[in-house]
Amino acid sequence: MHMRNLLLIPALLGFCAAAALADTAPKAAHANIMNAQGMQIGTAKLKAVKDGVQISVKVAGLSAGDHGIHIHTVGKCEGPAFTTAGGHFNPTSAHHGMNNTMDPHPHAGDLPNLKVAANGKGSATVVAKGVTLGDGANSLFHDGGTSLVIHAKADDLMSDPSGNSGDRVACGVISK
Ligand SMILES: [Cu+2]
Repeated sequence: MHMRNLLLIPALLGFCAAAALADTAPKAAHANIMNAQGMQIGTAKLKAVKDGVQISVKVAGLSAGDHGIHIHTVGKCEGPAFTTAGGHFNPTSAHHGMNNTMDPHPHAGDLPNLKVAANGKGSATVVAKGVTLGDGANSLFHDGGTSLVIHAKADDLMSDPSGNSGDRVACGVISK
């Protein structure tokens, strides 16, 4: 082997180590969604996608109609009121709702309403843009974690701070 090639080996090893480090961010996450009585009523599956995190939610046992659903800023779901989950995840100090007339908006944790059918079941797959499973201020695994919260009423998608979506009826800690 030529000297030149021998010198290349440590450089290649260094490159591989750096790639391995950059790859430690979780690619997927999940949340077990509990109601106010502490019963599990659904699940959420999260995965890293190009422009954010894709969230697939599946729930049962809710009232029919549209329900506000958001990523909240603390990964703590203590029923029955789930106030421990804090406000909406909002690392950019934005206004609430995709239809808010004030900039910047929306919250990183804002999501479209979840439609629940007459049989109490609802499911949706949405992409939360501007959040990540990796590092940084917009990480769903920032200090203290985050949670997924479902509200009693529809989110009007414009009123600060939470779209008049009413009580919190279900909550799941976003977990690795
Ligand atoms: Cu909420």
